[in-house]
Formats: sequence, structure tokens, C-alpha cells
Amino acid sequence: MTTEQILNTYANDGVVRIPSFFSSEETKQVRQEIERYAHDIAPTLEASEVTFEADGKTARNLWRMEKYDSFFAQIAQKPEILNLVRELVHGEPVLLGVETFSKPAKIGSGVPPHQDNAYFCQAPADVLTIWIAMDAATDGNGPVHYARGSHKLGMQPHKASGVKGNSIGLAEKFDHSDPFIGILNPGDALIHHCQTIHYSGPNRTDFPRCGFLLVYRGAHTQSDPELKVAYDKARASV
Ligand SMILES: O=C(O)CCC(=O)C(=O)O
Repeated sequence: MTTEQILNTYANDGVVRIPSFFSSEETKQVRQEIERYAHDIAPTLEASEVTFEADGKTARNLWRMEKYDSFFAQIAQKPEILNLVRELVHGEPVLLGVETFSKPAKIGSGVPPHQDNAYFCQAPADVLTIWIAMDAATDGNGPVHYARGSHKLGMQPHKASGVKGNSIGLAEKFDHSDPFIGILNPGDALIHHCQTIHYSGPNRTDFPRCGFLLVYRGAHTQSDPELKVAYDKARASV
């Protein structure tokens, strides 16, 4: 895929799939490093840095991994990644976080429909997520679903969701008529805009569906007071 094709699809759809974003060797290495982190580092961290599934012991999300481990700090600074992100966020990339949405086999929980900028609260909305498949994301194991083009709607109201790891979700119904489903092979990536509505179902299969995420903003974006107020209100709502 050329950079121009990536930029055009991202601009039109608010999400773009990039095959083989990581090679199979890189994917294997990152998967091993995630396992090492979950085993050796996560247990030493404050509760806010890991969200567990309902079993109370399997990680659903590892948050801010770049703060605690140099492997994850470094991988987010790879020049070829930054060069692409620079074009997409219209400015110098600033890392917002390295994280996982691990969706383990059998117990992986769903993610309610949301726009990431309801959490990030940045303006202008030059913020994106690179979601890299560590496992195959199939129809059955809870792939990410997107409402294609929904980044053009602007920010929608959110409310408390009751979901651990995704405290808020869309307050109202949204248009499902043009879905984009993130079916991926290991190493493939999705890049989504921070206003693109997305969600995923639970994983009841025997196959894990781990996503490894790199989140960036352009250096020119700023925290938006109105979005912060909306975030606080959404979190406090029932
Ligand atoms: O991995 C998932 O199922 C959801 C990911 C997500 O919500 C995100 O990338 O913001």
C-alpha cells in the first residue's frame, strides 16, 4: 500500500487497514515482550496501570507500557512509524501511550461503542491509534468494528458504560449501515482517527485476539476544556 493510499483511505473512512505492518519476526518478538511485561512488570505496578478481565487475574489492558519498559518506549519511536504518523496527524508525532487490548480466549470482554477523543479530549482532533494484531482477528474472536466515515460527525455525547477499562461509551445509537470490520492476520494493523466510532464484542472462542496499540497526537494539539467537561460529566453519569 502506498502512503498516498493510506492517507486517502484514512481521510475518507477514518480507518485504514495496513497489511504486514510488522513482519512475522517483529510480531513474534512483540508478543513475547508483552508476555514478559505481563508476567514480570505488570505485577509491580499500581492498580491503574493494568485492567483485568472478570477472572481478576488475566490482563485485559496493559496501559502506558512505554513508562515502565524501554522495549515499548523504543518501538514507538521507530522512524518508519513516526514518518507515517507525521503525515496523518499533520504535525510532529507525540506519543500518548503504548497499550494492549488483550481479549484473551474464552474470557475476553467487549468494548462499548466510543470515540477515543471522548477520553483524550484533544483539539484539533489530530490524534490516532495504530492497532496491531498480535493474533489473527477473526469474525469470531471479537475484531474491532468501525462505523466507516464517522470521524466526520464530530464528537458525539458519551455516558458511563460500566465497563472496566472503557469507563464511557456513546450515549446514543449510531449509524451501523457502513461497517468496517477489522479482520486481520498477525502483524497487520488498523489505523483509526480519534473521532471514528468503534467497538468490539467479547471473545468466547479458544483463540486469543491481542491488539498492541500505539497512540499518537500531533505536537500542535491541546487539551480542550469543553471536551474535558464532557468527559467528567460522562464519567459521572449513570
Ligand atoms: O481492541 C479492541 O477491541 C478495542 C480497541 C479500542 O477501543 C481502541 O483502540 O480504542
